Amino acid sequence: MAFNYDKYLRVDKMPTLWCWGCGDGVILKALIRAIEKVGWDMNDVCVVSGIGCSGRFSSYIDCNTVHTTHGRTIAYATGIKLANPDKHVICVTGDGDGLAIGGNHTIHGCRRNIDINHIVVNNFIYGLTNSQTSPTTPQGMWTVTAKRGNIDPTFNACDLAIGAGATFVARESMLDPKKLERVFVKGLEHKGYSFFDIFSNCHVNLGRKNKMGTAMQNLEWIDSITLAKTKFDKLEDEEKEGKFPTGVLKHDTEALEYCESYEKVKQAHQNNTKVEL
Ligand SMILES: Cc1ncc(C[n+]2csc(CCOP(=O)(O)OP(=O)(O)O)c2C)c(N)n1
Repeated sequence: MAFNYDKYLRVDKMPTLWCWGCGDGVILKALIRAIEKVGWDMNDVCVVSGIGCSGRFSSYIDCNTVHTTHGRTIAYATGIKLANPDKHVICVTGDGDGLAIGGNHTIHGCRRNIDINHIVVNNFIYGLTNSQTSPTTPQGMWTVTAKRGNIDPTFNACDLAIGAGATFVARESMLDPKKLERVFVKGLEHKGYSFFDIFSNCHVNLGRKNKMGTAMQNLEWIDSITLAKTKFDKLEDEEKEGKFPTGVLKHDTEALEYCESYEKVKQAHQNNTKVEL
């Protein structure tokens, strides 16, 4: 039987504002299927998003939602999770939202290992505001703020999250919706900071001026820069240049989760003792 997406969507908001062929819808649908797989009641789920095309996730999914300010999703989500540790919090940011203006929040969310699921919809550009350079824009590409080609080295978001202490880190692209669903299931089930770097296409604002102006051309480019971690690990160092491993890159189930540590702070206050971690 066909999957009933309408059960999880604000159908009155359809059709979406996303451009024709945008990958964000594929990611939203995979997330919805993953939520159904893990069996969460939508009344217990809160989706927090920032501003950007990716920010529309909180408009379309039908659960508790907060459409917050650009770059501040993790701060909002941290408060929501600490006040409701038994609820499920999913943050959706763009690469600009979560890695540029909100980069600091992302680092400290990872460091604290708070049980938040952070999906970076990584389309390598500021999509909503029409093509400004983002931290993941590849070097050499045209953007409105780098009309002669971007000179900034490209951020590897997963390396950043691993370095900062996130306990579940994965990368996939919207090219394989089934894989995407599976990785979401694993991350949602993980207790701790789950960081997902999900490649999406923006053939309109990234592709048009970079010789991949159709969705298919943009997808072919994403395909050319991604490969499974098992294959990536076998490459020589110079072959790894410009390529991104996909799959689960880190999964640590031992580290203490932040709401649990915070509970100990509350107990220490009540007992007038020092916190024991
Ligand atoms: C504090 C603040 N600065 C800047 C903006 C303008 N702005 C809105 S969305 C955006 C960038 C969107 O890019 P990204 O986060 O990568 O998301 P995408 O649209 O590509 O999904 C910017 C700069 C804003 N709304 N608020």
